[in-house]
Amino acid sequence: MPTDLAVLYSFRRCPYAMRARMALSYSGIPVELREVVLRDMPAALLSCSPKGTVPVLVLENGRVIEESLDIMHWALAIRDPDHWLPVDAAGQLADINGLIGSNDRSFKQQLDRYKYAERYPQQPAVVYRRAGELFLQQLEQRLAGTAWLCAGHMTLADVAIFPFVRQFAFVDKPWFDAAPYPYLQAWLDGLLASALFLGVMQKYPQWHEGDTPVVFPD
Ligand SMILES: N[C@@H](CCC(=O)N[C@@H](CS)C(=O)NCC(=O)O)C(=O)O
Repeated sequence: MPTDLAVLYSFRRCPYAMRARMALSYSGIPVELREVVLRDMPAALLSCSPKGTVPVLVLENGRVIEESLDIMHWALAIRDPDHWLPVDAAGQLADINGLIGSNDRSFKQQLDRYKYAERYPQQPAVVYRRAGELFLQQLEQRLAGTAWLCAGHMTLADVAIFPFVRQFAFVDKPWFDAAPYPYLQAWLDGLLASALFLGVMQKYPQWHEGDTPVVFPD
């Protein structure tokens, strides 16, 4: 039986889907969550978003939002109680967008090469890790000054970037824990332990057409 809610196609461990779920949960917007398996994308998803990636949000009016950042912005436009998007601060917004851009464009690529180094045998994993560390070092410098990346409080940048730093850290957690990034480690630990993150990491079975809808956050 369908709900009146927007439908979020998601994959629990996908960093893009994580940040979308975090924004929806923070904004208090319930959606119908459909957990997908990447190699078995449901026809209902592909029919409204043929590019075949998650997350995808299908609104009640049929509009399809196919990029995680756009889903975050959509949620924050409805409700942003703690100003993840700082108000009246054009410079801060530009900074947030710039940092997320660096994450999504280059750090993500380095993360993939480091995490799946066997697919990129041209270089050993440690070379890819060093490339990714340049971004970690930028974050570390920022966090030495304030507890959050772009302001004195959590912003869109922290949430949008955190799932990727998490993945990078967990490729070799003992290495990450011993690396000279104390501020970044504290930032990551804080987010990993946060109710916001833990609340979006419940496990759901793969969705199939006709299943009883799962409302998220529950
Ligand atoms: N730019 C997209 C990227 C989404 C993306 O690449 N998602 C991955 C999972 S983490 C995916 O769906 N991949 C499809 C596949 O591997 O078949 C966004 O921000 O939403």
